[in-house]
Amino acid sequence: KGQQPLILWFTGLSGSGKSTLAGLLEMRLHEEGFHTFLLDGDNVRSGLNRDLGLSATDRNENIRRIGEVAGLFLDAGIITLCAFISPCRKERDALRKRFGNQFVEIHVSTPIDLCRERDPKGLYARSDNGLLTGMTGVDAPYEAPESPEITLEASHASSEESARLLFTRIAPLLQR
Ligand code: GGZ
Repeated sequence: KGQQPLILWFTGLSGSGKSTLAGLLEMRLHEEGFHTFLLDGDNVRSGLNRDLGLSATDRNENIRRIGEVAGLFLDAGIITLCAFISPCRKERDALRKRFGNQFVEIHVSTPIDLCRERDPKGLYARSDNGLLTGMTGVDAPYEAPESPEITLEASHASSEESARLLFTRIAPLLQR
């Protein structure tokens, strides 16, 4: 099936639902016969980027390398879903500049209060207790996209509903 290779770039706070949504969208793309790959913290920070921490410099290097990998997948004709906080607007805009309309920025704009309520890894709690510094959105910056291709206000819908909505937005971009 002729598919348009794309980089679907999810950005948002920790706990916003990036990985969940990217995972659900990937399943749907698979069902529709598309060839995809999902890059997220779990498969990138444990290997390729295990030398990197969460300083501003390391986060930028994290995003730079992921961009390089996504670029290779693009050459292979694959739809790559990338789910990283990617807090720095400049780094994301550099990817858009490089990959043009093959780069689709998806802002998962879940408000921090909801991310905090979910707190799946207890990071916000640790940050509040002074056990973790440099938490994105608390004492480290998150620069929301100014004109993302797609914004998902996921907080009012289930992940499944949001993923379905997302698919309908992505679908027109998929055919060559
Ligand atoms: C933000 C942190 C922090 C701090 C650990 N700030 O939501 P998670 O848990 O599962 O994913 C986050 C991950 C950082 O991954 P990214 O590669 O997406 O970040 S970036 O794009 O900024 O490079 C979070 C966890 O690590 N984590 N400490 N201080 N998130």
